[in-house]
Amino acid sequence: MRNGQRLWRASALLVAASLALAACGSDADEEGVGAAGEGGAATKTVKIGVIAPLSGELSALGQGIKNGVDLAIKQANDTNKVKGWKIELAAEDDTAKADVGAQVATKLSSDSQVAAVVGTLNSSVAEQVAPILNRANVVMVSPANTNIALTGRDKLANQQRVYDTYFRVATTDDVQGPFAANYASNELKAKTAVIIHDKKTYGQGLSEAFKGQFEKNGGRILATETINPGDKDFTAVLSRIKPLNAEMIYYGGEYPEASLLASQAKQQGITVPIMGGDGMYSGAFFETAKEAGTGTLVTSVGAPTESLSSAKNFVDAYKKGGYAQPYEAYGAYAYDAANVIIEAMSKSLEGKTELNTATRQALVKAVGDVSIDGATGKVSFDKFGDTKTKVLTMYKAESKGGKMEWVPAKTDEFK
Ligand code: ABU
Repeated sequence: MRNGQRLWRASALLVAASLALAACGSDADEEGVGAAGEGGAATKTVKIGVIAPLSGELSALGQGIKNGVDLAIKQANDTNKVKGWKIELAAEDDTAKADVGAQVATKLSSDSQVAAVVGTLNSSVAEQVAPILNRANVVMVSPANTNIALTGRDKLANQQRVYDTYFRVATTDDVQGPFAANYASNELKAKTAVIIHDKKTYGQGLSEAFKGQFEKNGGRILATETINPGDKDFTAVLSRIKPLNAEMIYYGGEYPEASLLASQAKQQGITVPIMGGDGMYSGAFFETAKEAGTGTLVTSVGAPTESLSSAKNFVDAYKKGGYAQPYEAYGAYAYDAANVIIEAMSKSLEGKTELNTATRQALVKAVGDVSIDGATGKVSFDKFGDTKTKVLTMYKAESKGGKMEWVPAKTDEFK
């Protein structure tokens, strides 16, 4: 062979070898397609999305959700929980707005590596997000949505599953509202209340659930007032309700408005307790309300995370994880939501070579069948996608050592 021929042949072999190597590389990282690695080594990528408010006024809750999912994913990758697959986090900011939620849901559902999403925080955002993810066969597990209609509980007598891919680990407002009403009637001995809500899916729905049980208990609602999300001045509404002398105010909404309402109520000399739901349960409530928040009562889903032996590993790992924000009301729930998905992935993706309609459907079914001992307790779903756990806690705002805190007042399983 002449020198020129030898050189040409060597170059051709080199090109062929590089092409073969490049092909192997694309198998490993493109759309999760490719053979499972030897001994279950992670050769394919699957993503768990997060849709939550990562900026804006509700970001204290949203960041806790993102961090909870991040922690679960890191732990799963460290232990090679889903053999053959590496899990990645794909977090999107919905800014607590339904239209933004729809945009990011569309973005995530067009990413062929996204198999599931943890989110949303807001029920109003979920109303837009759930149908989009459902159409794309993407599992959605909410750590926080409590509005009843998302799982058809608004038509309990003839309940139908609304979205096949939608699940939630937070108990619902038809439980939360009555739990609050029973506390109002039995512990506060309140016979009269005024309701204020923010007209959103969650705030209005929860207020109606409170009202139904409060009236069943013999209580009277003296007035129902509404405000707008984003409102800052509640002088007019507080002036209207003050002369009614109700024994308490029930607020359906979230902490940005509730904290202002609490401090402006005190300024107007309204000293009766203000009670609300899990949308108010955030340390961020005190950044605005400060001491004026004293005596405010809120219900939230589950038992206090710090009191649960089941949550100890989560709490320790979260601290070790060095997250900049606290896990807040839903961090442990987001962690459990992600672990539900990961457990289901270990059942449905192991040994599979790609994410396709069949594997996606298998994942949906596996999520529905999951039963795990989570940080928040046992996690499993009924046939409509709702958690089977109905534990709630009432918290009271108190000053402890000069710092405002939510102090647990009563934890119970709602029957
Ligand atoms: N569950 C409280 C806040 C989230 C929601 O809109 O349901």
